[in-house]
Amino acid sequence: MNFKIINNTLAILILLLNNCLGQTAMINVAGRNKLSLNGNWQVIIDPLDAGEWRQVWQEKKPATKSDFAEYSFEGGPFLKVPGDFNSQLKELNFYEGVVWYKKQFQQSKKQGKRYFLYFGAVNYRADVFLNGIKLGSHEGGFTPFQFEVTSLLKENSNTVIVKADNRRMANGIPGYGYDWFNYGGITRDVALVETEQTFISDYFIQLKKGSRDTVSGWIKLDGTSAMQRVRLKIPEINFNGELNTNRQGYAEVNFKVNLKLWSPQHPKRYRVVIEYGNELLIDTIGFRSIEVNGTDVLLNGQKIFLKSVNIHEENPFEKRRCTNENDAHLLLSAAKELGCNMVRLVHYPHNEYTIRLAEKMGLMVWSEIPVYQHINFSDSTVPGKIQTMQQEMVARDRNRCAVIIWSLSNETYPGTPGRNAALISATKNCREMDNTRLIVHVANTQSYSNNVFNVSDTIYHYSDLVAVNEYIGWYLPWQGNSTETKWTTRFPGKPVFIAEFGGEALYGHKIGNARDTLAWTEGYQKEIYKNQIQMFDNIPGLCGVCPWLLFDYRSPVRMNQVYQKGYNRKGLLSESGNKKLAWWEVKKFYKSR
Ligand code: GCB
Repeated sequence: MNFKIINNTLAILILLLNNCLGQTAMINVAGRNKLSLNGNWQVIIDPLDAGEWRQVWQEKKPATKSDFAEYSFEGGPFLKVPGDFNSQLKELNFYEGVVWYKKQFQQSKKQGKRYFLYFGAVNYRADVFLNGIKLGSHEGGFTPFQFEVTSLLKENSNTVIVKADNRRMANGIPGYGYDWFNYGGITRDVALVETEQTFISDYFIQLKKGSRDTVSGWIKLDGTSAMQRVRLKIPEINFNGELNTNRQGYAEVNFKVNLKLWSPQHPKRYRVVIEYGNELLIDTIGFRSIEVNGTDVLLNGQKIFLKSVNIHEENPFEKRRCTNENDAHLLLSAAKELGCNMVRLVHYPHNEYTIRLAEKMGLMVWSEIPVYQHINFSDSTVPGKIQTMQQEMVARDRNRCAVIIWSLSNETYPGTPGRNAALISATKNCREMDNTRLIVHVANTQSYSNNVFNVSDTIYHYSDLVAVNEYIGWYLPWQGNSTETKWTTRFPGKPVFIAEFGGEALYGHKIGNARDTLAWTEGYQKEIYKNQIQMFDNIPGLCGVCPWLLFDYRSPVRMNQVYQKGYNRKGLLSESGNKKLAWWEVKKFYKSR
């Protein structure tokens, strides 16, 4: 009897039975043993989804000389991974559909090791096959996932095939309509990660809620049913602790230390080493406390004004999805130059490079899931998808002290059936996973008349900040002098954060003329900012603001052929990096705070 064959068949049967969803990815992939699968992948573009019934993952080869196959990866184009497909081939510019990707790799399987196929993100849906076998699927364009492939790896050559599908869906998250470019494909890193049989899969090492000297959290091993010993070290402060796990591989962390705390002025981070058996996993972790006290936000116990800016994950110069640390640097250094101490990374979880770099540069981070505007909350699958995205976002980044806010929705509407139940349950779930950060919902259901602005969405009961998107001066005309604008809210005890404000301007368009309106001039945009900044003095409990947004960005819903040409022009910077007049207003304001 050949046990190897039986084992393989069993593994295949289990996979077929499960036809599983991607597992939540292990964290800190950067710190692990791995084979990068980035680089050129062969592709088949499949606008009619024909590859599904042709079963292209089988890679059938003609059996005889007169046989033929109506698909092949050979002879077709290559695309770079990580990278969106839209920006790489002219004919894919506005493409929303299926692209099949293929990559061959070699990995000799080592005795006693386990192997995981890891994807940083695929937008929007991924079906993944290894050596002709379907591993499973993942939905959600901005979070990592993995499949264990230990039993399926072949000695010589292995082939991974991914069906990446960025078609928008009525019950997708986001749904059909959104104001950014739908970059599809394998947009983040791919790797084959090698681990021990039992390995450190996850950990949560941050300051305990409300404390500035107690580190608390846990370490989790995968692959054990016995108690184990793990070690946690922070060499710089001579901390070296031994912990025992329970039978599920879970060890609690709780110890007092004297640490230099992370802040935008001193973004101090420590080398943290976790050891289990032969495994040594290293991370760079910072420690800070974040809390709300009445209408104040406190960082390390001190009141802080959040000087933020909204950022989409697009490289404006190259008109593509950001994929690497250089892209992150381009965006974050512009935010720094503006005088920000925080960035709101909209409207989906950005690349891990960006979060890590923000932390290093001293920028606090607001991270959010794409629960955006018209979500079909009453679809039976939607609340579960929201939960999964929220879990995947928090799981990846909960060791990043820069992240101070998890944002769970943007501009949803109180009357939408099922909204409250889905968002309340996501909030509860998020709080259970991580009680150390602020959890926020952003709303724009407001009234503004007689120069009185009123905020009333009941979702703020579940939000640590009253986070408001308001476009007075653009979508809403001023109802009087901005210095006299009054703000009222049903939540007077909570801090107010202006999560979006601004207006459009085409860089270089300085003076409105008789034919054109004032709109789209730099001067008019600057005026909006001046008035908004004046109004901020009248907002009780204001804890921070966040202009919409840093760079002009691609958005096909922006159809004014004179000024927009497929761009949302609310940037303080043009897509070429030119500073509009409004940039200087914000910079001056941030300098004064
Ligand atoms: C909003 C949305 C943001 C839009 C922006 C705009 O309220 O949250 O995604 O793009 O308005 O430019 O209208």
